[in-house]
Amino acid sequence: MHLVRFSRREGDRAEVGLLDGAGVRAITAAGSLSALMREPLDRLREICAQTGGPAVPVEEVGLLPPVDGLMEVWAAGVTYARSMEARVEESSQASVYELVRAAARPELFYKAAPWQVVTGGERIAVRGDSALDVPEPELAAIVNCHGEIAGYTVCNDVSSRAIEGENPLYLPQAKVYAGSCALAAAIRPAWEVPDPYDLPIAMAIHRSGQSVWTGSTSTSLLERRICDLVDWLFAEQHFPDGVVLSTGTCLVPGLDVTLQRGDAVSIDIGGVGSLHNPVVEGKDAMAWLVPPRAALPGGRSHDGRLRLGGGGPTEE
Ligand code: DO4
Ligand code: MG
Repeated sequence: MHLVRFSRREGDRAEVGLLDGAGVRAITAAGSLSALMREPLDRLREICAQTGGPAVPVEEVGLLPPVDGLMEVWAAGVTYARSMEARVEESSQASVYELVRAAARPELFYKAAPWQVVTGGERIAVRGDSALDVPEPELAAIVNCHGEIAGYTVCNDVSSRAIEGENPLYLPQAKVYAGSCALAAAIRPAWEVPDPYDLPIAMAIHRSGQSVWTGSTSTSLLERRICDLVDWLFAEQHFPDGVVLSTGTCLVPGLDVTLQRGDAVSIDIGGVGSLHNPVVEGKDAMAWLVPPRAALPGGRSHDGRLRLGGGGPTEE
């Protein structure tokens, strides 16, 4: 079973529901994911257990990114040895990565606001001013406003290695730009993930019908506890609608591989979900994400988006 945001038809309001083999059942006790993320975990579990009623076949609804309201997306870095090795290899300032890997305080960075997040089938982007770019397949925790892990999904922390490699102070530009954050729509509830430290992760980069890079790993190599990452994130800030915390990557292609326009990226995390996105280049190709001014506070469109000049789900 997965928790999802969905709309019944293009233009309809977003709802939250439970997705299983029969389809999607709306959760009538809450109107949004952020409302569910304000509930303690025990209450969320009860709400899910009490959700019944007719299921709508999944093909008949549109699945939306699993973030709304005041939720934010954050990410952790250098939580696997491979991530540190890759940064040391690309960077002019290698020692910061060795230091953060050994430090008690983890690297945590802001990644995206809800309206900037894309989901499966929608475009992700590489920056037009970067020559070395990678997808980063990561297990992401969905954390409620009380700091409890409510579930897990798949994140692609798309990143510019060239920009971060030039100077680590450029990290926000390497990490936060139009099309840099994809989350799988379906959240696997935490109580259905017996061991988040034993999940297989696989990624493939497809180009012209062929896989140009594949890799697989396991969250057993994660060097931090997810609850510790959450504690550091919540140490001195509030997340009134909860937060998505991506836990870092263990799969980084060599310096000879860069993500490019026309590619597609597939990520699978066993027991959690999968994410597939076509790749475009530059912010114009992501302008469909920009919410209209009129839709900002108060009257958001059904998924908080205005599609400027063409929809997102298709390749260019
Ligand atoms: O240190 C830069 C970011 C690292 C990161 O995103 C990761 O390890 O996944
Ligand atoms: Mg990352």
